[in-house]
Amino acid sequence: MMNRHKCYFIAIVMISSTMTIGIYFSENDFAGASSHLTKKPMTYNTGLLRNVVIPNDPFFSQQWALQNTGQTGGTPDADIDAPEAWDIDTGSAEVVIAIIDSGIDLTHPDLVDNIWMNLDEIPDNGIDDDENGYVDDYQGYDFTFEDNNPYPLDHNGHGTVMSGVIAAMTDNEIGISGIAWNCKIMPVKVVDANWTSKGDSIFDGIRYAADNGAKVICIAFAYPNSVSKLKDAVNYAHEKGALLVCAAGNFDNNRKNYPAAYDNVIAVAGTDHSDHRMEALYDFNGVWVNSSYGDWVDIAAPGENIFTTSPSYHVTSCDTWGYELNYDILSGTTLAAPVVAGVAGLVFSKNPEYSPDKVAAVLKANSDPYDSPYYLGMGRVNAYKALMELNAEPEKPAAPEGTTSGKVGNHYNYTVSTVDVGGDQLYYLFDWGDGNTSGWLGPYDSNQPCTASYNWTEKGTYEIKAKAKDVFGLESEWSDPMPITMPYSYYKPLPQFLDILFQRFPNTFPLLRQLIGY
Ligand SMILES: [Ca+2]
Ligand SMILES: [Ca+2]
Ligand SMILES: [Ca+2]
Ligand SMILES: [Ca+2]
Repeated sequence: MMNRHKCYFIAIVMISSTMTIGIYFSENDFAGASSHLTKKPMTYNTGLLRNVVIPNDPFFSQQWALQNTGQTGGTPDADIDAPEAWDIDTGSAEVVIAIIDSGIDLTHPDLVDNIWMNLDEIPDNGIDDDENGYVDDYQGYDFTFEDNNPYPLDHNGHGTVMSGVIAAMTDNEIGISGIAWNCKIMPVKVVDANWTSKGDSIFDGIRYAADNGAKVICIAFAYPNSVSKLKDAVNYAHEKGALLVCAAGNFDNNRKNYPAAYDNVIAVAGTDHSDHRMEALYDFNGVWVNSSYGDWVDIAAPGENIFTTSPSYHVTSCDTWGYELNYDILSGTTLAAPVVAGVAGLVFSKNPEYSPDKVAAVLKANSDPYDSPYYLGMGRVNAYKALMELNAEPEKPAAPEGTTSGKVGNHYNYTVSTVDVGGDQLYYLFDWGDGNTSGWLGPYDSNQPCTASYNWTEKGTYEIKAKAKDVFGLESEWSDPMPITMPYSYYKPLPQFLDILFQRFPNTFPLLRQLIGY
């Protein structure tokens, strides 16, 4: 049982390009954590028409943020509904989540298989094989050069605790469960063991993550003021299609912190096991660590007493903490931001085509209410609801409408367009009324006109129709018929004959020319 609050408290003072951070741990009571849950992952129906997947990781039963049964004295179901979400998706190895922090324990037994690998880079040959500007960056990069070693190994502890929340190896019968079981974590080390950055390491690290395929970039440090280089790096990554998920801070006030408060970033506040604001006592110093709040915050996530991975060797955090362990229970928005990053990883896994803004909108619109007088964003993140939103049938586009133009007997144009409610791109199909169709044309943006032409070879009246389908393959109704009358049959050899005839006798056959529209 957890009978103490322990906090991973970060406070940053930026002085030029160096930052100072205070990290405080209480005495660790990890030794008391145990579980006997060893069964295989099971899918079963809860009687509420929801299937759940329960992984066999022994500490899963204590991860209230994933499934809250009241096991820590909180409110049952004040959680992200992870077991329900895992019945829909457990994450794709194609989705990379970068952690811009102190690096990661690359050999941690509950992380080792989920560390991103740059397969275009040959390790240890001193050559930048993939020509991305970084030598031997086959497992992310160390931007601090603190020990002449390019490996982004965590010498502080902070990045490793974030990693486990996002993508600890899950259903592997050891340790904890991650949120995105199969997503890959990209270690981008921008601060050293003493939580000091060098030069532009933080800004370069954000750009590196975006340039090397990260769909989600998780950041859990805070600048008290906007920094132009930071803002530029954030906007660069957003432009590249990455979703930035950042900790709001633990400052117990509504003052904006950066990068969380930037427009193109999801700012994450912290909640506890009863969906109240995170207000955790750090008992070592008797300091309260309370989540930042305010109208600049986007979403809330569990951040108090979060069971996660910690380095399996000595790091500077241990100097406060006392000893090395593979796991710990910690509090802070440092833990809340990775919860949202992990859920974003699941959403990207299910729909890799989504833009970062679309994923942010899905997460916010499908959150749960929290119980706090402080504004902590639109709601507390819920993985199941977010994935169910993607499961929902997209609304089909409206039937196309259009205009016609052209010369009967020659090319005749039909221009149609329609609107897709979801704003998805559209394809159009024309039925020319003679048994032929145009095939699917596109894609076109919603409401962008599509023009197609056709020749009818047989005399008669035809009913032309068009329909649209969106990128999910959902088809509209047919348009109203757009009739056309062919006054004569149009044989292929005829135009060649007439062309020759009219070229030879340019001033003759005026009546014939008029009749057939030449
Ligand atoms: Ca639940
Ligand atoms: Ca390289
Ligand atoms: Ca190399
Ligand atoms: Ca595990």
